[in-house]
Amino acid sequence: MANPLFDTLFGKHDGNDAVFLHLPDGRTITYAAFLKMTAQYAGLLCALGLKPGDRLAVQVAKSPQALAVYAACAQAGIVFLPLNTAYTADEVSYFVENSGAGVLLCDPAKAAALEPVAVACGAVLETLSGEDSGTFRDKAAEMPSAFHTVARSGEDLAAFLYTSGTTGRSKGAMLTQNNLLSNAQVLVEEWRFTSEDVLLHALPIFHTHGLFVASNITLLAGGQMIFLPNFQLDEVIAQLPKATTMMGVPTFYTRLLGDSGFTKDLVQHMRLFVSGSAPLLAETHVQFENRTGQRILERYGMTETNMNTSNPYEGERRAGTVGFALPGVEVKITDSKTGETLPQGEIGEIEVRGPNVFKGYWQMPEKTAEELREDGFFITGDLGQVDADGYISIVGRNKDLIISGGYNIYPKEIELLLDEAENVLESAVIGVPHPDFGECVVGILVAQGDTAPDLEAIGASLGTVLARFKQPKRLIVLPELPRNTMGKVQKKALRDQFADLFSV
Ligand code: MLC
Ligand code: AMP
Repeated sequence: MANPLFDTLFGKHDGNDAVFLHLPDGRTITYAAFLKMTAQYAGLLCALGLKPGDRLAVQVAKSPQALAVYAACAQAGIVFLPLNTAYTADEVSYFVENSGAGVLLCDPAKAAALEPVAVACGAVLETLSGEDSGTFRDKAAEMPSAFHTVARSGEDLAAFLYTSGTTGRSKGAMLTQNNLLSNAQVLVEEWRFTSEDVLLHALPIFHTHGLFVASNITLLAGGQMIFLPNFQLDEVIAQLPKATTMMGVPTFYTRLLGDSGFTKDLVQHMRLFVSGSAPLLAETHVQFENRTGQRILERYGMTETNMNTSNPYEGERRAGTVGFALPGVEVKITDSKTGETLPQGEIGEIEVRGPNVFKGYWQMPEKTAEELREDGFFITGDLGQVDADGYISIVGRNKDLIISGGYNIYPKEIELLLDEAENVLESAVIGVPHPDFGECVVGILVAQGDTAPDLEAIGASLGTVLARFKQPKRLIVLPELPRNTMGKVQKKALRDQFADLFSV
């Protein structure tokens, strides 16, 4: 096959007049129209000087156009690098610089803030909005509506997705065409996706869940998506009657359960609800079943690996577990210190191997070697356990990571900023339980000398450099941080102390 990712997901729909996307205003986009837009975008990416293997950094609002940029990268053999729309210019600057992206595509509203970033990194700046305007859109309209797909192999890189690191520096996870394709193929089978499916899509498309899991599966099956710009509770409830399946982070499900309009009748026709990216409380699973009569299917994945495990489509979907290893994926539970496989039932590090596992971190061979073993097993940093029936549960994390509403936040990145703040001696950033986001960020500060830190000023200054979702929902000053005999900060003690901060 000339270009496995493009041909399998997109190219095969050429000339297909069936609907691919439904928009909230009632408009629809057919596969054929989507592919025409894709071809024009692919032509433009080449005209802008991007060659196969080059990176395109993209920070644009979710829209059919934004999805077509992903498809265009696949068609032209360019590495797609999507960025969270909440990132500040400071944050974007790191990704463009680190990846060496040749073009930065952003919303017109952000062009002024990102122009200096593009100039400093030697990248071309183009704009594209969800309302189908911008320099990129205008130039693409002049391009031919057919594009000769660039030949690529399954081992060629398709995307870079950045994940934060324990040192505070984000790492670009390099994903190949095969990583993405193999996972989509397995999931279509496992979750029984067909061209009859209409997926309610309210996730962002700059992360694995909304981009690869939801969109790739729909494309592979030839189904349709109700493509919402984000998760708005009323809109989701209004659209559910038209859908057959939905994917979400646990916050989607707790918000739905908090609304009396979310009833059994509303979702009787639904075939499947999938949850992932963060732990779904067993309590939410049970409440959902009590309300709707349906059991959410929970699965477990990561940026570096796509999906690893899933509860069964047929058979028991067990609350509080993430099911079994997917076909072709090996999962083992190991001793964090020795790497030896532990006996069934013991808690240890989850390691995974398979065609889904990434190729390493961009230009970070040491980081790659720390996490990706020579034999192909990836050390996830999650702690798991397998029960007597083989169901895997995630019982904790061996990495200092907060997952808030499905977004990952690495405390170190925020601590480095807090430590620099005026009248702050040191800081510790922790995740505490939150009724809406599952977990949320809290910053603990110790004052330098006798002057209390100005919490409002610190919050405001974080706001200029950090995406909103990373900013602590609360800053608290303590006389000192709890430490063990080795001098290491005891975050668990802090988490226990503030466990009820947001309880309702
Ligand atoms: C928004 N805010 C958040 C937040 N999202 N704060 C913490 N955590 C979050 N996740 C901020 C807003 O900026 C706002 O700030 C305030 O919190 C309340 O916002 P909101 O309007 O209630 O939030 P909303 O816009 O509705 O977004 C919440 C959400 C969204 C849950 C719908 O975060 C979301 O779509 N999450 C999905 C993330 C995802 O796709 N993860 C997949 C990663 S892939 P203020 O103070 O200005 O009001 C992966 C692999 C795998 O992990 O296995 O799938
Ligand atoms: P990311 O780096 O954004 O891809 O996030 C991956 C992390 O999300 C994993 O390492 C897990 O810690 C977490 N995660 C994903 N799915 C689940 C799940 N179903 N239950 C618990 N944690 C999950």
